[in-house]
Amino acid sequence: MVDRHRRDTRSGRSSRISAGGFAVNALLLAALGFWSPLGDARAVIIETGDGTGNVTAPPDDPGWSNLGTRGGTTVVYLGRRWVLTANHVGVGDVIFDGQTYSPVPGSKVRFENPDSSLADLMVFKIFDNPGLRRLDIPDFPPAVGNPVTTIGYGLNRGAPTTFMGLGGYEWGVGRSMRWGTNIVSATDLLVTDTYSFATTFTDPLDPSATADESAGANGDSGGAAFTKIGDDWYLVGTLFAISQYTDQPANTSIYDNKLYAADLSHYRADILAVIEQKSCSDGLDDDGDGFTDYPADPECASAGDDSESIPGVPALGFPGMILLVGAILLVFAGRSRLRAKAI
Ligand SMILES: [Ca+2]
Ligand SMILES: [Ca+2]
Ligand SMILES: [Ca+2]
Repeated sequence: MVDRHRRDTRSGRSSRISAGGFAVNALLLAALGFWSPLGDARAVIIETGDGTGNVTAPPDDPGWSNLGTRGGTTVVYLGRRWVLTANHVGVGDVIFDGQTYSPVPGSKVRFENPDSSLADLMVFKIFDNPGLRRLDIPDFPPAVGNPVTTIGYGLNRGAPTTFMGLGGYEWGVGRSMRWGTNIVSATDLLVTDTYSFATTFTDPLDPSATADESAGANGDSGGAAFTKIGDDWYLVGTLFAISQYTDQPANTSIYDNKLYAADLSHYRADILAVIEQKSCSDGLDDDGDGFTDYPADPECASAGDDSESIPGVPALGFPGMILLVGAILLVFAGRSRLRAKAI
C-alpha cells in the first residue's frame, strides 16, 4: 500500500548511511519547529480516543517532569542544570512546571558527527536548578521493534482526514505536552546530518499498532523518546523531524508518516563530557556575577568546585568581592602577626 506513494523530495533531501553495511535513503520533509509558515509548533498526535488525552504523566512514567517548553517547542532537562533539545529549537528561556529558567550565556554546545558535520542536537545550561532527576542515556542504539514512549509539546489533534486512501488527522489548534507510544521501525539513519532512528504512525487496524500510537507534528522538536530497559527508563532520542507523502496536505499526520529522533547513543560521550564539567572549570559564568570559574569567581573554592556561588548566599557581585578580599586580607594580616609573635 505504501509503495504506491512517492516520498517527497522537494523540501527534503536524500540522506544515506552505510552503518551496518547497507544504505538507507531517508527523505526528510520538514524539520519540526521551522516548517510552519506561522512559526508555531505542535504536539504529539495520538490515535487514542478523541486525541485530547495523555497530558499528564503516563502510569509507568519515563520522565514526564523532565519535559519542558521553549516557546512553542520542546526541551528535555538532562540534569546538572543542562537542557537537551534539537539545534533548530534555539537557545532561550525554558519552562519546567510553570517556572521559567534562563540560559547561561555562551553555554550552547551543538554536537558534531565524526566527519565534523553538525547534528540537529544541542545542549545549553540554565541558571537555576529545577530540582528534577537526571536522565540516563544508554550507550547502545535502540533496535527495530523496541517500544518507545514519546513526549512533545505543540498543537493538538484535529479532525480525522484521509489522503490517498490512508487515514490520519489534521493538526488542530492549542498546544499541550502529550505522550504517545510507538515502535522503532528503522535505525542507523542519517537525517539532516543527524544519526537517527524512526518510528512509524501505524494504522490502528494494523495489529502492530501500539495502544497510544503516535505521530510527530511541528513543535515536537526537542521532545523525548524513552525506552525501558529492565526496570529502568532511558532517554534514547530527541525528536526533530518527520516525513510525509508527496503532496500530503500541510498540517496533517497520515498513517505511515515517520517521526525521526536523534539517536542519543551516538552522541552520548560528547553529551556527558559537556554536562559533567564542574561549574568552576566550565568556562561559564554560572551565577551571572561577572566572574567565570576558579580562581576568578571568588566563590569557587577550587577548579573542582561544582558551584560558583555559596549555597544560601546570593551571588557576591563586585561589592561583595571587595568585602571578601578585604576579609581575606584581614585573616592573612592576623596570621602574619601570630607568626611574627611565635618567632
Ligand atoms: Ca563556571
Ligand atoms: Ca560567576
Ligand atoms: Ca560567584
